[in-house]
Amino acid sequence: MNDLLNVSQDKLKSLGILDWGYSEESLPQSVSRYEEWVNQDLQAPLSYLADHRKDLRRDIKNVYPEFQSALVFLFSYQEAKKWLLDNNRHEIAAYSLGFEGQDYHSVLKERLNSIYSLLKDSYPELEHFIALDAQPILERDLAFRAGLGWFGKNSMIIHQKEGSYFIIGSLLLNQKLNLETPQADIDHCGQCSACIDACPTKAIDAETRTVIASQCISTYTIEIFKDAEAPKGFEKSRGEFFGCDICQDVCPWNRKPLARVIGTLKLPERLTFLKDWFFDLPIRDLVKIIEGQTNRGFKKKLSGTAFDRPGKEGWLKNLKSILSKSSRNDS
Ligand code: B12
Ligand code: SF4
Ligand code: SF4
Repeated sequence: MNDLLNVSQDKLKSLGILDWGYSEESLPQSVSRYEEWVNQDLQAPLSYLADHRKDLRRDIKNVYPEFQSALVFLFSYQEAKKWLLDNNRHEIAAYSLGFEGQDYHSVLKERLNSIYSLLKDSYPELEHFIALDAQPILERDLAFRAGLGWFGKNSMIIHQKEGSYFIIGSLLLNQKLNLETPQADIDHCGQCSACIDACPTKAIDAETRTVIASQCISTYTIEIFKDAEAPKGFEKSRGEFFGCDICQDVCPWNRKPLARVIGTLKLPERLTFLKDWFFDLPIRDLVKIIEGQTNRGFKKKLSGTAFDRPGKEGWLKNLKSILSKSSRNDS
């Protein structure tokens, strides 16, 4: 990773950044692939991908009309992943513990704002808009345009040196910066099909490199808030009950970056209950604890973490499907 104008490499590293890229192109290259995906209803049940905001994804200027350039950052959660793998824990997706156990949206917004403040020293007229997950922007395509990686068969953006355990966060800017625009990366998957073979629910469409959302464990465990049947094949998973990293864990491009990671999981004192709940308690006991809480009390307990998204009903759905999966396996 290089320095970014007046922001040093060391500063960027201290913000958990693995690499950054720059693009002046507001038009995504893969919008037709996205539209085809939605036309086949492969986003269902994620309705926000197919509603009135669908067309906004055709051009970043539909979201931020002042757009002149974008700085795209890759925020690591490699340490959390390493800790989870070393401890043979697969129940929760690594990103959820990767930002001190807090919801990455608020943590990364602060980090992006701090970079923006530093850049303002060099560009006093600079204005910005943060793109971080929730906006109708094809963020992987933006990272691709900024030269940060290629679209793996698992649909993740994969960085040649850093793999794919990162969150993409961008500063959309009202000025061009004095930076070179990079070349987009080429495909490095080759003949590999490890992610496709390993996905227990067969959610990856190898031909288009997209995910069939209704079959993905991540959708089922994070995005469905009511009781619902688990996708076919869920019983073959490793016990995932919040998100899923299987198609990244098997990717050869994640081996070297994880081998380089030193350090371990850091959770603030007030959040150590996350580890206790999710790893130390038998699932049956965790179900009982959650059942005994009011919706409000449960929300309050998880508030500020990534885990409050599914709500009490969603969590009970997740945990009970793991219980029925084990009883199926036992019989
Ligand atoms: C909806 C969504 C989901 C849905 C649908 C997943 C999906 N693949 O779309 C669900 C809930 C399943 C999900 C799961 C996860 N997600 Co999600 N998700 C999103 C969200 C909000 C929108 C994605 C979207 O627009 N999908 C539309 C489909 C059509 O896009 P796509 O699958 O990427 O398909 C593209 C490729 O096929 C590409 N393509 C294929 N071949 C080629 C070739 C060329 C040359 C080109 C140019 C393009 C191309 O074109 C398509 C359109 O861009 C983004 C944030 C954002 N605003 O972008 C985060 C995002 C994609 N998610 C992210 C993460 C971390 C995850 C999980 C790892 C979380 C977890 N552990 O559970 C999993 C990974 C599952 C997977 N294999 O994708 C990160 C990905 C970071 C990365 N390294 O790529 C994002 C970018 C959030 C962020 N800001 O960091 N997610
Ligand atoms: S996140 Fe899990 S369920 Fe979804 S595509 Fe990857 S391996 Fe399959
Ligand atoms: S597991 Fe293999 S096919 Fe899948 S994304 Fe990684 S390199 Fe590509």
